[in-house]
Amino acid sequence: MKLIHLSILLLSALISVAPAIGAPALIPLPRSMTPHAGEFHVSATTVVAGKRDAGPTARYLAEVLKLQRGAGQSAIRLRLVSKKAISGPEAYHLSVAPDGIRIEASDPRGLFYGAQTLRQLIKTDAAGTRTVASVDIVDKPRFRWRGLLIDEGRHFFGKSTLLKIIDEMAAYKLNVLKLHLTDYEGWRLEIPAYPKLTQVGALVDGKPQFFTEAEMRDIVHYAADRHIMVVPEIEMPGHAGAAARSYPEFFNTAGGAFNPASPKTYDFIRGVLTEVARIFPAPYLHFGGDEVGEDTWDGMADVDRLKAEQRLKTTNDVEAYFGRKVVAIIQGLGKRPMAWDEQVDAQAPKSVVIQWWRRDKPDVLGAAARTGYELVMSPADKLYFDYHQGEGEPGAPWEGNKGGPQSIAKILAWEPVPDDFTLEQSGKVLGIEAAVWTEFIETERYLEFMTFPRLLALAEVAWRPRGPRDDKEFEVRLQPHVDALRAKGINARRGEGDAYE
Ligand code: TNX
Repeated sequence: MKLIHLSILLLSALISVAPAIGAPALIPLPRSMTPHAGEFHVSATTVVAGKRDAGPTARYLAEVLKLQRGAGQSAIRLRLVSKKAISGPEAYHLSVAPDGIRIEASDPRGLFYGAQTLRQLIKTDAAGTRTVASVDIVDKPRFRWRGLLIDEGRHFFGKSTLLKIIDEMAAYKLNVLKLHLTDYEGWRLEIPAYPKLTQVGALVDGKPQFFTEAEMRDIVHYAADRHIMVVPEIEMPGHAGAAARSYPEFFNTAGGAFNPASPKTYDFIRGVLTEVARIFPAPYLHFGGDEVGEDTWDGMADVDRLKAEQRLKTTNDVEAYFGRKVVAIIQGLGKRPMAWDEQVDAQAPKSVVIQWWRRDKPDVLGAAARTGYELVMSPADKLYFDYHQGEGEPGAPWEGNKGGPQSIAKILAWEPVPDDFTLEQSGKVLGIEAAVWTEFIETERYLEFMTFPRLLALAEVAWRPRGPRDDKEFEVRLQPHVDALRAKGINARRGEGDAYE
């Protein structure tokens, strides 16, 4: 028995990045994990201790584990240490021993991620007894942008759905929630200065569906408590049909894209974005900028005049003109503009963070890298969670989905930073973001089915160092998480061929 134990220890020490035999099913897998003999018992007298800046995380952990805070014999101790001891704002050390548990980090974010790892390490038996096997973990993320986009524009899900998703994002160490708040189908954020945006633009079967300003502040606050930044996306010049129905005076005759030639358009945009910037403390503001058709502004006398005046030849030039104006507005509000990769074609200023999605345009990605944009990677054939997850399973019927199902194996096999990026270009990749587009997702249960458990594979790729990643090994680790999500009432896909009832 002793011998077996020793050899397991040796083996796990040797291959500390690979999960040890009998190791807990952690997702994402930490950088290094060294198991020891013995275990910690979580008892009724176990307390969570953490002073000053460690206080909020201690409070959070005590709440989720249903433990008291304070000092005691049996304790989970959270402590902030110097940057010299632990470098990186999201890094942490977690040590579990029979006589106590310690989480250390140099920033509250690190403590929070240590707490999340601890939650996953706790084993509860049939009698409700909780134990944690002794282990030392040293961990930190690969990317600083670990994001998920939820499209509230096409179908509206509202606050309670988002709070549930935020809890799970936090559990798996994701830290950016992008909200696609406006599109053709609906405008989902109350803007008091322009009430028709929601009175008209948010109507679904005659009833308005949108976030009030107070609700959105609650969501932002709830997310911030979990170290998640909420980044708003307000689409322009296209994907703006709901705004066009509300205020047609700022749009082209076709009603889909802003009129780039009128100064009033920019006053309107400035008015809207000023309110958006007040509600969301995040330093980024996404203005969309994608999928403007060649004929968008055809036949508009205003635009023809603008073209002559400004010497703009093509639709792309007009888009670039519009983009520069909007970028200046966003920067004037003290925010970093962010946009889809069409803005690379439109030669957006270098200060714009580019979100790459057109996987069939690696040349655009290359051009973006050479220009020196900061990048967030969201290739549509890996990270668009509206596509089906396995053969014959439900999903959006987009024709562009030539790459087959967007399975967990495919997500894990993906390397976010292209091989031909220089070191400097690699450093500009902030991270990755999956997108749950909802043209075909109408219910919360279906939204959950499409999001879980792919979100866990996203977290694995976002957190762990560069691959390779073994999808068979991941599937084994994944199973207890799927069970736990389902036990909580989240409609996670069970596995290959799940038809979703
Ligand atoms: C492309 S991503 C879009 C979205 C759609 C999505 C569907 C992007 C910039 N545009 O508007 O919802 O595909 O998969």
